[in-house]
Amino acid sequence: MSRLVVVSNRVPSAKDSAGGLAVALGAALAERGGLWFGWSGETSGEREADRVHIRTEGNVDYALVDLTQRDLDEYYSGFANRALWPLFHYRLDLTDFSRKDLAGYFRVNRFFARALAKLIQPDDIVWVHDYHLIPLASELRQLGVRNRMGFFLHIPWPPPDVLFALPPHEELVRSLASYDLVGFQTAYDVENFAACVVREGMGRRVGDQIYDTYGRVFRMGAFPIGIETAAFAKLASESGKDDLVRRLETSLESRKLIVGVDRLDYSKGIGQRIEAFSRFIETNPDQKGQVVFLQVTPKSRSEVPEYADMQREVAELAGRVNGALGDVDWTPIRYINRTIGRGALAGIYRMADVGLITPLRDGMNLVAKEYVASQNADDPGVLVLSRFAGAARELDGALLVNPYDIDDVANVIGRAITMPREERVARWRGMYARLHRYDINRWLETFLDTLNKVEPAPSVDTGALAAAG
Ligand code: GDG
Repeated sequence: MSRLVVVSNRVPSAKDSAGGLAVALGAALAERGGLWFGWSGETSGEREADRVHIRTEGNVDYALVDLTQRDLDEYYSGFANRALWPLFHYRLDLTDFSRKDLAGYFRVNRFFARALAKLIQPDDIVWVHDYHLIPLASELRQLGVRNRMGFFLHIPWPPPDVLFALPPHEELVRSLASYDLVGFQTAYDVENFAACVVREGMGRRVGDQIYDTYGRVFRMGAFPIGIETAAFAKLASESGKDDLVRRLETSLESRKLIVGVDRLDYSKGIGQRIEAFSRFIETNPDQKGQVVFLQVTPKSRSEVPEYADMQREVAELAGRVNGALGDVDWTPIRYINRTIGRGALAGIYRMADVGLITPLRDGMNLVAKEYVASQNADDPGVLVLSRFAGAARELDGALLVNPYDIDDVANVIGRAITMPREERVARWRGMYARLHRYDINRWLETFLDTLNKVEPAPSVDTGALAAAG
């Protein structure tokens, strides 16, 4: 088995409460031996040689790289999170493109490639994650790296007319062609990407999910990410003793619980969800005092202005709804702005009668899967899920909603909260079976097996691949 090299913007540290992806990738690295390369989360001075730190744990090396403040502003907070993230989530209105940030994005990818190229061995298989690192393979190829390289995009790939609004769209597609395998979350993303390639004449289809783009042949495919299903189910079933879970249960008295869990991000539709819950109560006054909506929302990317704005807007909205609808003995919305432990989270999912997960656009949405995995098989809750989450393609027992349609979501909340047990069990069973079968380990094996089978391109025309700028 080849050594595995994983590259992601952030490398999880030992003190992070490890999510499923970190656990699964960590296990694959430990099994095969390997290297995890990425940003350390720190900023430091200009000298490149001083910015690469390597530590070894067992048979895994961790190469952590510091960025300068300017790198961070242009690459991370700039092009990745103010241009690519909103645009790939169809938010042209929030996309803030600048050539300075774009140059910083390519500069950091080039710096990563220089540092990584020194650590790659000839038989290594390289797996790059997410939108921060689209140009990495192209930069590595220009340095003469010939290894098999795969890329997985965790967020959606937009349709041509959205992508083409981004001035450097062609460079992005050209960069992706330097990988041997490009993986997306769903078949819709694959379709969108293929349409972008063909529509602008950047390449042509030469086989089943195989494209020739700028003279380089590569494969693409859908690899829907999973969760640690069995581990999550166990965590949930053992969560009854958790202090936070017990306090929540006591405080609910016998009210029903609706839960939403999301990083604070405009793609998650938290504002529209609060509006829908409010509409549900307004149109069902008998539900006053009978139901509580708990929204758990750790802050994220606070240094990006759009996130700071939204933090304020959501807090104000929750406050306004509570002021208008609440009573001396009932607060309809409980809004929590911090991270809670994984065990407690699993317990909250299990306690909730409804999982209300309504992103405006989401690559997959792992919360939806975690909610299903956490349910009690004899008395499961109901998943209300946005049709615009990748997870909606798989979770066919969910009640699908259009998150922009506040009346629709409000009605469906009513249907979910009153659904008879038999229907809940029937809907849940199939979803759980699927999540159990296609868990995070299956995802990882499928991606790596496919990458292993791809014929690597025999030679690379570095002239044609040179990224502009
Ligand atoms: C990106 C894509 C894709 C959240 N709050 C707490 C907490 N979380 C955990 C959840 C879940 C994770 O964070 C969030 O994952 P999502 O998939 O929902 O969303 P993104 O962060 O936007 O992830 C997404 C994903 O990548 C994977 O490919 O599904 O579409 O946008 O695991 O549980 N965990 C804890 N406390 C919290 O308060 N412990």
